[in-house]
Amino acid sequence: MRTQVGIVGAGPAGLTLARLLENAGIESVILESRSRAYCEARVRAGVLEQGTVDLLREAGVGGRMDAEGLVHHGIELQFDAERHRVPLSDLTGGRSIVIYGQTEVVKDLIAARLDSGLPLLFDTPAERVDAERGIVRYPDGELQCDVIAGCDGFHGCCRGALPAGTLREFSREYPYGWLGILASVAPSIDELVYAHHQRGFALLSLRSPTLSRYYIQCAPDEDLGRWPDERIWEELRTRTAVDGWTLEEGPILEKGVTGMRSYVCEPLRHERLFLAGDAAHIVPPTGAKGLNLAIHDVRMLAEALIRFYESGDKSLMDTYSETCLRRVWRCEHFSWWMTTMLHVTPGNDPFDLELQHSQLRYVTTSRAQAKALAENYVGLETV
Ligand code: RFL
Ligand code: PHB
Repeated sequence: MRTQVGIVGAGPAGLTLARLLENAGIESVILESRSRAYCEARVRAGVLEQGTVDLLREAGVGGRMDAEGLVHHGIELQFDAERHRVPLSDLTGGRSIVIYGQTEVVKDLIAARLDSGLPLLFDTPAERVDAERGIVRYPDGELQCDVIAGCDGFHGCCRGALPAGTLREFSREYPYGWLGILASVAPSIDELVYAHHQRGFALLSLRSPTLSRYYIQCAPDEDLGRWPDERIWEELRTRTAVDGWTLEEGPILEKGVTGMRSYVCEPLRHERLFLAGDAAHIVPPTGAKGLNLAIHDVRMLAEALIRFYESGDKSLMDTYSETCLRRVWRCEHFSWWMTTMLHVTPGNDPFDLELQHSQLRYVTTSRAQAKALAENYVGLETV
């Protein structure tokens, strides 16, 4: 098989790239190791930055997001059993976020791809990638491409095709994880609540007017068997308690534990291979940045490839890595900062707790500090 752009991975990065290329008349083939049902069921991100929303809309895949997504203009930071609103839109000249699940984004993109009748091969894992020759091997054959987009997530195979000698890796593991639930109950909050508590962080989020998405800080290797539903609700109630407010409970539809890490590899390109999204970088989820960064990478990659196919000009391909890494490192910093401000380090070091309180008081009383948080949270226009 031969194509212009071979895309490995049908997550948000690979599917969005394919759509942007299709709109510009550039051919692509997507290889995805899992089934369609699996890709459409993975519960993950929920917060779309303004720039992500604009891009999906311009790409012609924003119809359902516009109808069903929930526009939010603020978030709340909770500490010492009090909530403090960060008015995102007031602080950013009217920008906002949209609550619309990653599962829904992925479903919309898959539907659009299949409607266009373009190749999206499920249950087809890439096994080996040759970055110099532009070849992707999979069990039944090989795909010959001008360019390979490695959009195969953190555990994919593309990153391994970068030569070890030129690769630099940066990483940090955190001594905690998140236990997340999806519950069939109307959210008890109007805006997301990020709660600092001495028993650990908690996050109240949502997916729709009837679906709540809640998280509690836990050990990175937490055993879900030790968390019957009642214990989860009890812990959520304790960590998010404020006077005069009740957390409504409902049937838990899904439970999972996620470890947390920060990771960046540099450069994002070798010869014909370009990495995008989680294949190249990971952020802890506290800043809600992972999906948005993945979309930003492929926006840059699409622009570079469109320029190349229109005029033979490779300059944007040559600067792709550097351009993306500027935003990647800004988001790495913001995600690390949100994470370390809000999570309790095992052992409850009193020095750490005082620093966190001081920072939380500062962010919720200084307009300049709140503005910095808001700008990063809704997504910086330029980095
Ligand atoms: P994905 O989504 O991991 O997709 C990669 C795809 O590649 C496939 N694959 C292969 N295909 C072919 N051959 C191979 N050898 C392959 N190996 C793998 C995989 O099956 C998969 O389909 O990466 P992508 O596209 O870069 O997207 C990144 C996002 O998924 C990720 O950053 C976010 O989910 C992170 N994240 C959040 N991001 C946000 O922007 N806002 C949030 O609110 C947010 N919350 C979260 C999150 C991630 C979480 N978890 C579970 C890690 C909350 C959580 C709990
Ligand atoms: C989510 O709704 O899944 C979510 C929201 C905000 C985050 C992370 C995850 O920071």
